Amino acid sequence: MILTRILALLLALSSFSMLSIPTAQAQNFSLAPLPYPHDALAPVIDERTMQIHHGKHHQAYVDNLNRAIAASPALAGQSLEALLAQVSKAGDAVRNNGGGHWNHTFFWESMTRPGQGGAPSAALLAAINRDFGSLDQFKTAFRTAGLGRFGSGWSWLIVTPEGKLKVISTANQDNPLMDVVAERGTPLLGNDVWEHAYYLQYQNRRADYLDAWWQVLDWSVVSRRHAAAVK
Ligand code: MN3
Repeated sequence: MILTRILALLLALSSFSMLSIPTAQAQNFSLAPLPYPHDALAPVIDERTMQIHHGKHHQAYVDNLNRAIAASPALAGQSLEALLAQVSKAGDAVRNNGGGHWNHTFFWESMTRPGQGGAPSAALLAAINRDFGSLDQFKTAFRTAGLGRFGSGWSWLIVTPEGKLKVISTANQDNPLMDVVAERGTPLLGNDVWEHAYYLQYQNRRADYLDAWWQVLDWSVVSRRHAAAVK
């Protein structure tokens, strides 16, 4: 008799969890592992910075995004890109933490071991030359955008809706996919100029971080994004 009741209770519990799991999963974003070891970007970006930046900062954006969506059921079941495209309606918690999640995922995927990043594809280099004059002039524009961002934010290379390459910067965790930014476009690369991205190693020397960062930029990834964006 007792065993029967326990079995019935277990069945009830399992059917309850089977019913509730799909909804919970649909709302949950998760933190992917880094695509390389934490020390892979050293000496440009040190291991400790990568551990804290990925394991603490990025994890917190993911956790807070999931909390924000759990608190607003109307937002559930949408892709991150769909949420960002209409982020003006989703509220500041999704703007800050959804942006933080998307930006950092994109950032990790943009980097590789120092010296392993190759060079821009012929098509990307041609577009850079067309819209900036030269690769060096593009790098100067990107550096200026990163240095000129007061406080926390990101610098970006985007393809505009007209198909031109352009350097922009955004505040906080905003990005070019959001309907709240001044200039939208398809991001090809982004650099994190929050102090947490470089302070342990570079302290207040943001310019040194920006100059060293080119050594870990993976041009093959940026070139693939460019090919997809202009197709
Ligand atoms: Mn960051």
